[in-house]
Parts: sequence; structure tokens; C-alpha cells
Amino acid sequence: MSQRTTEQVYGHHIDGDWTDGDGDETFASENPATGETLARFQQGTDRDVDTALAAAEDAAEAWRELSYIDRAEYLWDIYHELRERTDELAEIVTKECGKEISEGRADVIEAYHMVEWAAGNARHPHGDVIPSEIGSKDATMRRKPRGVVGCITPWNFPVAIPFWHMAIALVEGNTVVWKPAEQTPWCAQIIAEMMDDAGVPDGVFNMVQGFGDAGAAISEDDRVDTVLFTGSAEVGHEIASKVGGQPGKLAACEMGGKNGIVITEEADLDIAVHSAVMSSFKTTGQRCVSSERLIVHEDVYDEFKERFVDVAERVTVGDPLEEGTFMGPAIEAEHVEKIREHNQLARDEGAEVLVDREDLAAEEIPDGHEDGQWVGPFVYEVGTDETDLECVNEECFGPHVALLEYSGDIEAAVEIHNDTPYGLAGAIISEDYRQINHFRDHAELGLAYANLPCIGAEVQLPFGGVKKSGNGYPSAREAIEAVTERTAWTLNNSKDIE
Ligand code: TXE
Repeated sequence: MSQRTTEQVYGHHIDGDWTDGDGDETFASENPATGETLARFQQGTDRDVDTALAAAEDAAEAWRELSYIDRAEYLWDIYHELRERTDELAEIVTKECGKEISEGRADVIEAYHMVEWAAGNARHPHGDVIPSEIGSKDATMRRKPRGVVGCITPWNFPVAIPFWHMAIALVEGNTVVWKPAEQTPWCAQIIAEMMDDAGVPDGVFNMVQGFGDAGAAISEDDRVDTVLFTGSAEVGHEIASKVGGQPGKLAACEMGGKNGIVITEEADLDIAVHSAVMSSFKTTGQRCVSSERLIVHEDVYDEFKERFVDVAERVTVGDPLEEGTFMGPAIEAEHVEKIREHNQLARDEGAEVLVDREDLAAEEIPDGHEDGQWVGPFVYEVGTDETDLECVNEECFGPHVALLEYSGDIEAAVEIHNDTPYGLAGAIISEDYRQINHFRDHAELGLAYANLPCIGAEVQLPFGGVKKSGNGYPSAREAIEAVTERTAWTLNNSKDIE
């Protein structure tokens, strides 16, 4: 078990070495369930980012000259270490970000699935042979690495999302400078240790711990050829607009959502209630794909509302390290405040509050966890003519759920579903295949589900959003497009030079 002491300050990993870097500021990793300090870390500076980018640039040529298969060998070592240390790492994930232990394990499992996919993909064809108009010519498309990839990642999947970015960037021949989330630096350090254990060459992988300013230093630097970002819409759009002004540079950003579940008159309500509860309350609503809008047909509205409210009144929080806990704490005090503000916004906008467990009773909080960041479900309903309210259009990122009743056909439901600035994930619950197909074809989102929660993710599927939720795909298989260039190559096999 990687023990940490709060006396020692842990640093960055740059050019193959552990370093305290240039700054003299440190920051703590805290357990949101107990408030305890887990460890202290160096806070990266612009100069540390500069050192890391220089190392990544210097290492780029030798790394790109390796074959896909040689680069994948390093990933296979990491894959095996992630599998061997799943339970140990899951515990650290849960201690740092508060999600309950089975979700902590799922985070690590998603990570090694990603590493396995990227390393395995190294033996698959990369490029195309394309028929040329002139028979004597061969035409092909070849992929090449873009160079240096900056990865900036959030706290809610502190092992999975970094590998969703970096496994692809590395195996495709890029070097990486990574700024992990400031809320989960311990997870990040373990990942850097794994890169070390695998013997990844100096400068190929670089990690600078720290805050948004270190992330900005990476995304703004012209030595970075591609930025892969997962996090808030606010920051993602800031990065995309800055990168857009830098010729030859790319940004792929996956951001938050205001995800909806459409429950039609043809829905199986057992599936509807289960899907809505899991999508709205798991991870304490802190997934980009969590559902904060339930769009329910009038024919089933009252029965669904009664059953969903009954569960929302009963879901429990608990010690996230305890098997069987349903919900852990929110990530930090500032975020609890943000959730409260969004709940108040709903009250101020006149919503009919159905469940308000924002302040959990003392007896609901697990013994010894009184200093945790606890917040319970907040459920309300708004009229169909109120879908333009801010509370149902802007993301809360907590256990905050609006019920919206609709009448008419699936077209009406999808119109309400699409009536937000976001387009990340969503689900339809219906036993009618025409309604399901209409949702699939007309809902504005990147991740569509039918008759199951909208919070799944599999590495072999595209993962990204549309509208305000994303531009490009920084994760999983689609990230290949953002980290490679394509060369169209035409060879004349004859002496004719027509
Ligand atoms: O995101 P942030 P956080 C969304 C969700 C949530 C919000 C806040 O909406 O409410 O993000 O979560 C770095 N230039 N999601 O605080 O602030 C920052 O240090 C460059 C959805 O995690 O965007 C961190 O490493 N980098 C998401 C990373 O960006 C900057 C998962 C994300 O931080 C920066 C998590 C800047 N100016 C949150 N400012 C999902 N899609 O799952 C900050 N950072």
C-alpha cells in the first residue's frame, strides 16, 4: 500500500525525475469524507511547466521513431500493474475524491481497459490504402504523431480519465505533459510511479502537480501541439478559444452536461425509476453524464413522481470505503456551496420542491465522518412552460434533479430534451421501438442510452458531447484523431508523368 505521510511534500515528475520544482507553495490532498489531510504536494509553477515542455520536446523525436508495438510494450507493463494494484488504487481514489469504493474500483478498471485497448490497438492497421484515379498510382493515408500533447484532467475519475487521454497520446507516438486535478494529486502520483516502473523513457511522460494556472501554462504554450481537456464547460471553452487562436494547434475538450432522461407513456416504470435514481444520485451526482432533468409523459407522471420521490427520500450516504455504501460526500466544501446555490436558484425561480435533503440530519451522517462534505438529494418540479429556467438549463453537478411533465408524442419530449445549451448524455425509457429510434436520431447529445441509466462509459465507444458539452474527443478511441496528423501519400509507379 502506498503510504503517505503529511510531513513529506511530494513533487512533480519531469524528464524522468521526481522534483520539488521551482515553486515554494504546497497544497494538501484531503479526504472529503473525513476532512483529514492525506498528503501534501508541490504546487507547480509556469517555470515547472516550461521545464516539462522542454523535456517533452527533447524526447519527442526518439519516441516517435519507435514502432507502435515498442511503445505499446510500456503500456502493457502499466496495464498489468493497474490490474495487480486495483484494490489498493481504488482505496486511494475513494479517499481522495469520495466516491464509494465500488466506483473507486470501477475507475481503476476503466483505466486498465483503456490501457489495454490502446496497447492492443498498436497491432491494428493505422492508415488506409486508397484507390487512386490513375491505376499506376498507389494512394495511402498515413498517421503521424502531432508531437507534444498537454493533458488536463478533472477529479471525478482521477485514474480513468488521465489514461483515457494519455494511453492514446503515448501509443500514437506523442510525448505528454500532464496537469492532474488539484483535488486528486495522490492518484496522479501513483500513475507517475507506474510510468516510472514501466521504464517510460525520460521526457516522454511529464507530470506537473498544481492548479488552474499550471493548466493554463500548458494549454497556452506554443510547444504544445494538442490539448486534451476534461472538466468544466467554462474552462474548456476558455482553452478552446485560446488554442483556436494558435495556428497549427488543436484542442479536444469534453465538458459538463445538463443531461435528461425521457420517460414516455410506454415506459417500464421499474426501469425508469432505477435508471433515474442511478443517473441522478450515484457519485453524488458528480459525473459529467449524471442526469439532472427527468422529462416524464403526463400519463405516467404521477406514478413515476411518487416512486422516484419515495426513493430520493430514502437514499443514504455512508462511509465511501464501506462496501455497499450508495452515496459518498461531495468533493469539497466549495462544491457543496455551489450545489446549495443551485438548489436555492430553483427555489428562487419558483420550482415546486418535492425533496430537500440538502442538509442531512446528524444521524444520517456516518460515525466519525462529521467533518465530511455531505449533501443529500434535492428534487423539484417545474411546469413544461418553464423549461427556460436557469435551474433546469445550467449544470449543478450534484444530487439536484428537476421533474418536467410533458404531453403529446415523442417529438414533444425530444424538443424539451434538446432545449438546453448542453448535449452530452441522455436516455430514453420506453418499450416502443419507434420512440427509442426517434430519440436516438433526434436527441442532441454524444452519448445516448435506451432503457438503462445514462452514466455508462466503455473505452471502445466514442465519448464526448455536442453543443456546450464538447468540441472533439479527448478520450478513448476517438482521441486518436486529435493526437495524430494524416498524410495522404500518392506514389507514381510508372514513367508516365501525367
Ligand atoms: O473542473 P475544472 P472541476 C465539470 C462540472 C463541475 C466543474 C468543476 O461542471 O461543476 O467541472 O469541476 C484545470 N486553464 N466537470 O473543478 O475547474 C483544473 O486544475 C487550464 C465535468 O474539476 O474545469 C483541473 O485540473 N486548466 C467533468 C481541470 O482543469 C485549468 C469532470 C478541471 O477543472 C484552468 C469534472 C485553466 N484556466 C468536472 N482552470 C467531466 N466531463 O466529467 C482549471 N483548470
